[in-house]
Amino acid sequence: MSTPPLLQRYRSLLDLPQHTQLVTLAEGNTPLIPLPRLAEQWGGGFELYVKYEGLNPTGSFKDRGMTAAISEAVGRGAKTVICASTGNTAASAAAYAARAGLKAVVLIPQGKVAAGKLAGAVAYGAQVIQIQGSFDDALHLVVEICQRHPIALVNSLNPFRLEGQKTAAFEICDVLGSAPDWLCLPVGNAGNITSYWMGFRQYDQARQSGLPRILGVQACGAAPLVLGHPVDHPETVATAIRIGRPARGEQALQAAEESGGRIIAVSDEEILAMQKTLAGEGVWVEPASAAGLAGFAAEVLAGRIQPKGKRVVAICTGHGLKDPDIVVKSMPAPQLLAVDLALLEEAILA
Ligand code: AN7
Repeated sequence: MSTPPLLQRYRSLLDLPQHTQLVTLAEGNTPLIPLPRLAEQWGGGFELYVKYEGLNPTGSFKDRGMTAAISEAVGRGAKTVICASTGNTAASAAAYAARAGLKAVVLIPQGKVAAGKLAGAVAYGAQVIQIQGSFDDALHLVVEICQRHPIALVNSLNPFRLEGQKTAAFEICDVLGSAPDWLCLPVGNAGNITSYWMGFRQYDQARQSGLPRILGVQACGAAPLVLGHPVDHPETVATAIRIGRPARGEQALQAAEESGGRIIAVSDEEILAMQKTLAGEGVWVEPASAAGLAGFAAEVLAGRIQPKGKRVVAICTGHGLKDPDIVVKSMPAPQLLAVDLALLEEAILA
């Protein structure tokens, strides 16, 4: 392994119990990719980066939290882990459980999980159970079952998930030399925004790295933190954040407020447009992952954020390969040609 595993690299900053036994797939260390063309398009004079979390081993940021949660669970002797998931947590839990030799059970909302995530969970050998309900219903069930049986819960209600996910904030400060002025990210169950804020505050206390303002972004059809009440039937094209009762909702609101930022919502159209824009820069992300930058763009265009002179980081939480269907559905099918050179010439040069 080229760099030490996250849990070793940042060990002194992570609150993990003594019994923790490292389970790693070389997660983290994801790149900050500069997007100067987009910055120019939005007025210029500022630095814009995406942190491409889709480059984690199972294709999403969940791996940072899962290395911690599974390492703790295996160290305490757990044999089975369980989670509810819109897909990415399921794939990540399945992979790390496989690595550790544990059984993984994942509950997903019926018919609402992107193909790449479901396939991942199956490939890594998890027991996959579809629930005739939403993510929120599934989360309720897994919490209950863990109270009755010695099964380890690895949703972000598990505090070690947050410990692991703090490492993304540390990495950003390490690469930029300090915290950015704005951090934009999608918000679903709200574990990640909570972790980032914990991480930035901790790094600032230890190393005077400064604090970002945090812009959390939900999808309009699944925006409980913007509406101020739970959403019983959340709906969005960004299935990863199709969540109506975020487990860490209070902490997310607190993170946004304490940081001088806010939580806003964007439409599915804005999410898909930003997915396309990012792909046009060579960064293909799943729809939910485009929400953070879509929210930032909306704020800038409305004059509510003035980015001049600032450093802005948008978190792209999951890889585009997770949800290929969305592209196939929302874009024209590829042209079909007979095996014919003249037709090919015509098609290319037209
Ligand atoms: C790509 O996998 O909740 O606010 O069960 O997959 O920490 O929940 C996924 C969430 C953003 C939101 N982007 O993060 C799950 C799940 C992607 C995601 C989020 C998720 P949180």
